[in-house]
Amino acid sequence: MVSRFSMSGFIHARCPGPMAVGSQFHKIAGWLILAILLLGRVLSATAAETPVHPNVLLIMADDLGYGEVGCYGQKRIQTPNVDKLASQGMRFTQAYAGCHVCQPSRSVLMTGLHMGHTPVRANDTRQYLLPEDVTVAELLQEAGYETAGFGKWGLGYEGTPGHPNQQGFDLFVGQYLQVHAHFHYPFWMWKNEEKVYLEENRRGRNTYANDFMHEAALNFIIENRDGPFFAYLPYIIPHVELVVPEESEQPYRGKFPKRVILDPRKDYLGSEDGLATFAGMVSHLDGYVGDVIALLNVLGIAENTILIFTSDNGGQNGGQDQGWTKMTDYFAGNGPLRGYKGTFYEGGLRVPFIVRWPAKVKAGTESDLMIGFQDVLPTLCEVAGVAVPDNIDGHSLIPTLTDSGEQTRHEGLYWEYAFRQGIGRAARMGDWKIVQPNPNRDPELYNLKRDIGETDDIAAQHPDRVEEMVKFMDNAHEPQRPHPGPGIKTGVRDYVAGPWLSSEN
Ligand SMILES: [Ca+2]
Ligand SMILES: [Ca+2]
Repeated sequence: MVSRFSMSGFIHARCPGPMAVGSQFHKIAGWLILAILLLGRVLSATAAETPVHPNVLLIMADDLGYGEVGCYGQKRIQTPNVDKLASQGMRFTQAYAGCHVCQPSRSVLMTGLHMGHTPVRANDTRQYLLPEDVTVAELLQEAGYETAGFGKWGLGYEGTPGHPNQQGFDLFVGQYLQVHAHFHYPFWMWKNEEKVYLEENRRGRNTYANDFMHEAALNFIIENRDGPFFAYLPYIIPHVELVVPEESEQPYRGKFPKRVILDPRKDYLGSEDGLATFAGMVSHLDGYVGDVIALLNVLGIAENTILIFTSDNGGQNGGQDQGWTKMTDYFAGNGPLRGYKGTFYEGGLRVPFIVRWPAKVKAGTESDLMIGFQDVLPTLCEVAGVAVPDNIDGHSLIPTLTDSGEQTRHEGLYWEYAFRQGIGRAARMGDWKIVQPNPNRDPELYNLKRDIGETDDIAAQHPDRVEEMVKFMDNAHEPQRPHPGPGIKTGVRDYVAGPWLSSEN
C-alpha cells in the first residue's frame, strides 16, 4: 500500500497554488505520513474494499462568508484546496445556511427541520436537543455507520441529552458549548465525556484547537477506512478570536494594509496585522480540506466518499470599531451580497456549498437550485439507504447531484430568530426575498434576480407578493417548545490560555 503513493507527491498535493500557504501543515502532514506508514502493515495490499454504502464527510467552516473562497470569487485569499474540490464536484450557487448564526444553523443541519420547526432556535445555552429529536448522526449510526464529529457542537453539553454522544455520535472531539469554541488556544477540549487537558497551552500558544480536532478527524478516517463512516467536521475557523499559527499568516505579511483589529470581548485575542491573520485563518482551513482529500486518495476511498463543504453562516461583522466588518469588506467576504452574519440579508444566510463524490457527481458542475441545510439530512439518508423520516422540511439532493430522477424543489425557504424586539424573519420564494428584521417593522421585499445586493426595497410596489410571502412565513412558524435547560454561565478564565493569565488561574 505504502509503495502505491509518493511521499513528496502527498506533501505537494497539500501545498498547491502560487503561495506556499499549505506549508504550515508540514507538522500535521508529517504526523499523518507516519501514521500511514505505521498502518502500512495492516492495510491490505489492495485498496480498501468499497463499503456497501458511501462514506460521508461533512465539513463545515464557522463564519466563512459566501465570497471568502476562490471558487466563489475571492481574489485576495488563497484557497487552492477548496477550489479544487469545486472543480472535482458540484458547486451550488444558491445554498442557504440553516440560520444566520451558529447554534440554530447547526440545529437545522442536524435535524432536517427549518427554523420554524427546529428545536434549537438561538445562541442560547438553555436550548439543546432532547432525546426525541432525531439527528442525521443517529440515522446513520442506526444504519451501521461509524459516526464521529470534530469541532464545535453547540446543541447540548455535558450532562444534557443534547450531548453529541446522546445524539448519534460514537465519538466527538471538540467543544460542546459554542462559546468555548471561540478560543483557539484553550486549556482543554472534550473527547466524548473526557476532558483532555492541553497543558502546553498554559505556557503559551502551542496547540491550535483546530489542529487538535483535525488530527483526531484524520485518525478516525484512517481507523475507519473500511467504512462506512460519517465524519462531521465543524471546524471553528475563521470565526474570531483573530489568531492563527504564524506559518499560516506569514505568506500574507505585507500583502495587505497592516491593520490592528482588536476584539472587544475580555480575554479574547486580537491581531496587530488583522487582515493577514484572517487570510491565514481561511488558508489554514483550506489546508485541512487538502489534508482530508489527500488522505482519502491515499487510502483509496475517495471514489465512494461523498464530501460536503459548507459554512454555518455568512461573513463576520462587528468587533472593536467595526474592525471585523471592515475586514470582511476588505476581502469582499460576502461577495456582492448585503449584510453579514446575524442578519437575514443574503450575506448572513447564503453560503458556499460544494459536493464532491467522484463515483456519482460529475466533476466541475454547478447548480443554482435553491437549497438549505435542511436538505442535508434527507440527502445523507438516501446515500446511506435509510428511510427519510416523515415530517422533515428538507428534500434529498440526490437527483440534482447525480443528474437523474425528479428533484423536489422548495416552494420557499424560511428563517427566523427571536430578538429582544420579537421574532425577526425572512423567506425566499423563487426570485423573491422578504425580510422583516423585527415584528415592529414593515417587511422589505427584494427581487434577487435583478437586485442580488438587496438594495431596492420594492414592497410598496408589490403588495400581493408581500401578502403571499407573509402568509408563507406565518405558516412556516410553529411556536418553540419551552427551553429545557436553566442556562449556564460560560466564563472564559478556566479554558482559555494567554499571556494575561498565569498558570494558577
Ligand atoms: Ca458561525
Ligand atoms: Ca435523539
